[in-house]
Amino acid sequence: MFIIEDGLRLNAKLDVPVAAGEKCPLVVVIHGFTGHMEEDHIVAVCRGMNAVGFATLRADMYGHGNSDGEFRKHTLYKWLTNALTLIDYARGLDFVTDVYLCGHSQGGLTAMLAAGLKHDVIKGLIPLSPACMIPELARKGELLGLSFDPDHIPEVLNAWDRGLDGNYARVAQTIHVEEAIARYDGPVLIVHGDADEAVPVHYGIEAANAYKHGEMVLIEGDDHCYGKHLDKVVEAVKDWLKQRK
Ligand code: FER
Repeated sequence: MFIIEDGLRLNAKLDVPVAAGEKCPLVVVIHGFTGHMEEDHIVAVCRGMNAVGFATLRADMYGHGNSDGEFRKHTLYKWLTNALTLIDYARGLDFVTDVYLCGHSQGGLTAMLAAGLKHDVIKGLIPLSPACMIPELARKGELLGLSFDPDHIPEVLNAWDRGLDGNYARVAQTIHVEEAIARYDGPVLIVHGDADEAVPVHYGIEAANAYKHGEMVLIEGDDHCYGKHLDKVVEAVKDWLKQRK
């Protein structure tokens, strides 16, 4: 199905583990940079959530998967308004009790930012290997393994075989993750592989410590997309959600 945000279509999938007429909580799930909602780790996490009685709403974000928008024109602001649209869509479903938010990597960062904005409606937050260093790297001019002058950002950042508009970096420079963290005092579970090559694990650990009610599950030896122990990631998420029901 498509959820429309100001005329742009977000390709989305809703999975509901209860019978018609019954109610349940729902988790909005957001993929990472260059990712999409059918990635193995996104689907596995959603299935695990469904197995413990939580509905899931996963979506392709602006410029990714089968949603509208161009990859090169995506920014964290666009993803953030996408997240707000998905949260509001979920809140409008009559079977939904509480809304939770989960995201992987850049989607984890987006979830953290959205939870700061909607702290009064997000019941719990699950950043998976959150790329919370993107704003700081953008301010240093070190995104995507590239080096650039942060005060003279190039028109196009060419990396990972794809061009990304320099506006991505300009937007990222304005974002202050610590403010979003301070504004959210609900329960937070961060799951992170300790051999993550894309987002070093210390970023996840620091974020978990910075939250008022943050918990951390380390996945030993695992990489950014949990190529080794995806089952452990799913178990950690299920265990945490089961305690909230
Ligand atoms: C970067 C490192 C990681 C970056 C983005 C990521 C835009 C995001 C990874 C992901 O979402 O999986 O330098 O720059």
